[in-house]
Amino acid sequence: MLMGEKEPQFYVDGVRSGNRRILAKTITLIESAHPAHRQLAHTVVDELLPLTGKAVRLGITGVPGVGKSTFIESFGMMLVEKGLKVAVLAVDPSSTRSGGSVMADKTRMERLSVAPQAFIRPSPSGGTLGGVARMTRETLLVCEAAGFDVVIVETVGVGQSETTVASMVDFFLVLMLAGAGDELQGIKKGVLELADAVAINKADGDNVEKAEKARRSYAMALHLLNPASPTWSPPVLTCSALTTNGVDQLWETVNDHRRRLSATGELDQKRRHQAVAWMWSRIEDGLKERFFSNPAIRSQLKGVRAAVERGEQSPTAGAEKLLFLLDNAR
Ligand SMILES: Nc1nc2c(ncn2[C@@H]2O[C@H](COP(=O)(O)OP(=O)(O)OP(=O)(O)O)[C@@H](O)[C@H]2O)c(=O)[nH]1
Ligand SMILES: [Mg+2]
Repeated sequence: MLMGEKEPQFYVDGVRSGNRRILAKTITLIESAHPAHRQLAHTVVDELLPLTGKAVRLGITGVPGVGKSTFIESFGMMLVEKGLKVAVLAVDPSSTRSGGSVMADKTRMERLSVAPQAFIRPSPSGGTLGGVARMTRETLLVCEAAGFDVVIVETVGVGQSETTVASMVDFFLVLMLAGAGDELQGIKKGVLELADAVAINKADGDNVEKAEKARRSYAMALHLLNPASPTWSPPVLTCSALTTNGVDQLWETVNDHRRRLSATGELDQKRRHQAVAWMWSRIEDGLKERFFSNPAIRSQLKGVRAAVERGEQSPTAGAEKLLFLLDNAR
């Protein structure tokens, strides 16, 4: 790849002018593990930063099969038809997603994936959630700088990925399915606390009544939680990604949320907090990276670990010994 040979200005100008090919190259640069590429990517993202902040940042989660891809197709096409530019990103650190699933996603997003106003980028593959999150956050900013009006970040409900996505968006939508009466079972703890809205999907055909019943149970459950914002109580709606029924209402909900939280200054505050939290999480990741790649630590880690395991050294003393090596790293 010739990327490293290009100047930052090549990427900055290309992204700024909305050039798709250069946007894709910039994201590839962000996803590169090569130190020189990472340095270049930092420069590019920093230079693009003044152009960011205008997009609606929307997170979507839900268990596999809930209809996320189908929903994003319907929702995204609705936005495109309103004249908006839409970028779709994904956070999937499990990397269990084979090429086949990405293909399946493309067929689920048949119209959106070929719409000139839309840009779909699959999850960066491999790596830790922290690494995938860093890449997605930077990609989100770059898409904003490229002029996208709405950036959708999708994640499948596994591990900590919902919390991660919620920490990078303005509005977090949780898609649910109507169950067989006991809707509230099997919900991952905490996911409702992250929601700015819950939508019961597949409210079509025979399922309409069941969906409405589920909607009421979830509304009751949400009512018992303390809302994260004094100006917003997360609503529970029903929709059908397939028939697009209720999908426009969700867009109205997102806009309503935006209007209210902008008026009180909460939206700005949320983004400022997210930026600082992101810096802290990068510091934590960076420290860990430095720790585990330090040659002196690498040579002693096994021995110290064994000594602690055998009870010959206290855990505290073992940790201090290794951390001391980091202090003296040159
Ligand atoms: N009846 C009905 N079926 C739907 C609806 N939305 C999605 N489906 C179907 O549900 C299945 C799963 O939909 P996907 O959009 O692939 O679900 P997903 O959440 O993206 O799934 P993963 O990518 O595996 O996490 C597909 O067969 C869809 O056609 C809906 O609103 N109504
Ligand atoms: Mg999908």
